[in-house]
Amino acid sequence: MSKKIFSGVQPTGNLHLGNYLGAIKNFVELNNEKENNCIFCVVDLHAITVKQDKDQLKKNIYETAATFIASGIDPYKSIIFNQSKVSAHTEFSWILSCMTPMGWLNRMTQFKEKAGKDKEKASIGLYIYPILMASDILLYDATHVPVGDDQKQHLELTRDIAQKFNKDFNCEDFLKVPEPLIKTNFSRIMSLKDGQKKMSKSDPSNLSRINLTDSKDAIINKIKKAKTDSFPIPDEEQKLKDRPEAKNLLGIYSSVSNQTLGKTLNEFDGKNFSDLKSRLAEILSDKISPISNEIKKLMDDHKYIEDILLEGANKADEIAEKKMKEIKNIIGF
Ligand code: AQP
Repeated sequence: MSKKIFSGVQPTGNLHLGNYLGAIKNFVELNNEKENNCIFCVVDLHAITVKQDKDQLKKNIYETAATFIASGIDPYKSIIFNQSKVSAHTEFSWILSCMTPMGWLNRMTQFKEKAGKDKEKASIGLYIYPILMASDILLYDATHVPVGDDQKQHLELTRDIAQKFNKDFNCEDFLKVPEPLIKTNFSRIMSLKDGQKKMSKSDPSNLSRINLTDSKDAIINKIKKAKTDSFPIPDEEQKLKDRPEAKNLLGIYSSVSNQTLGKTLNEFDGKNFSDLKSRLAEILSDKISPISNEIKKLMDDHKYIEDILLEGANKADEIAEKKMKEIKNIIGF
């Protein structure tokens, strides 16, 4: 059955292995299924929920689009565009904001994590970020949304918002209730320095993540320095319960080699972390280096990326504007 896919990545720099294994790798597989219609968005309006430097933001928008293409998304099959070029996203987001109870947003754990202790100083945009995300998805009647495990709660909120809109305006099935597509095989990649923290673009330590633009030497060095513990690799998953760093490295290995954690444990049972680390560095650089080389090549051709983004925005705008007209009609505007 054909799927309508929508997903986005923020152009906040330092795209990393977590973004790749949790989301982009899945985008490529969905792009490759002939019958799917996919839209992959560089969500620049989401990026400005925290302060951005103008020139850096521009570079990051290009780099995110380049990463999609370098990872294997075909820009002539799937739509690639940046969110700020299609005004329906913000317009619909306002409408959805007017019908989303604050209580629903207050439950969002990502806002609590990102706002930190001083939440009075966090932007309203950061607080209502999940409503903009809902509008991104619902405008395109997406049936499936590939995301990392950390976005699961936002997607549940999107589903609730769609159902509430359909009920409030008595228009059953008008907004499609999307299904999340979350990889079961290790969908949350943790920091290489702290197995309790998500690998993230904004972590001040560059050693905490493998960037998709890292060289082979940088990957080897980061894996060598990744935190582990002093016990040998066990034979069963349960024995990794209180060993987050060990579990993370073994999980990354499993995800990159497309095999279960059980199979990886069989492969390394009783061995030392130095064995795992040297194999992991090898398979990671085999996977990441071609992507990183292609990103660099594409970044030297801004015109090509600009053309892809423009063509994508035109196509996306046509779909979104049609939906906006129907939405306005339903509301009574
Ligand atoms: N560590 C991760 N493991 C698995 N999936 C991840 N994703 C992000 N981090 C991990 C998934 O990548 C997609 C794009 O994420 P995003 O850039 O839109 O936002 P984010 O989740 O806020 O990413 P970061 O790296 O944590 O950025 P900062 O540091 O700026 O907050 C999403 O599908 C996400 O699930």
